[in-house]
Amino acid sequence: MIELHHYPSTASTIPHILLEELGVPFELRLVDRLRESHLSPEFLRLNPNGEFPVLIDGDLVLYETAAICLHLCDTHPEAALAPPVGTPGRAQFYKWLIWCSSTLQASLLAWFYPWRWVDVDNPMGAVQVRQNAQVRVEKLLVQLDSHLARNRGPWFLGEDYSALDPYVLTLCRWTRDFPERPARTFTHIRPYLQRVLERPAVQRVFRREDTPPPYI
Ligand SMILES: N[C@@H](CCC(=O)N[C@@H](CS)C(=O)NCC(=O)O)C(=O)O
Repeated sequence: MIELHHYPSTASTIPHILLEELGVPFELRLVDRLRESHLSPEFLRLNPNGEFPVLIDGDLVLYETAAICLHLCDTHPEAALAPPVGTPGRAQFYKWLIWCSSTLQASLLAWFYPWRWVDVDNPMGAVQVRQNAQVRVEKLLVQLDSHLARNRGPWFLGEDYSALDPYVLTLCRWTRDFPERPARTFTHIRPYLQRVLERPAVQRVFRREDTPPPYI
């Protein structure tokens, strides 16, 4: 059976939602972040970066959220959580998935963990990293908002729900405590997020992860 090593309200929520969408049996394995279990030798054998999610599917041990999403799409083609291979839609799907992972998510991590980018004795440097990360994330949210304004929806790629939808929801959710312009304040992002939030699979995951409101 598939195992997902996770911690609530983190990047692991994305494959958790996808597994619920697929309706396949899976087991959740909580990585006890508060006890730093993600830095234990056992966990580092699964992911040497000490990060979750990690998906175990038979003999396959997979980390990196975007790779896990692609693997779940590929192994469950009947669920059509990605456009068909070789089509322009699939190319756009790849572009946005990688944009989410390497651009928006990476910038958000600089906001959440600014001290990783400065010396330990440089707290003002951390403040600056966070401020700059926020400016960058805001520009990226403008891009997301324009994309959603252009496409007719209801989902990120148009008519068909895809693995991008839980990805975008989760990353937008991480901006909820921004002092200025969190994702929910953008004209086109807000109603889109509300639609994704209403998916039964998303609701089930939020219940199982004990996610407190506000969700966005
Ligand atoms: N590039 C990785 C990043 C994963 C990541 O940063 N996970 C965070 C949670 S969102 C984590 O494990 N942090 C470990 C910590 O708390 O030190 C991915 O997309 O899977």
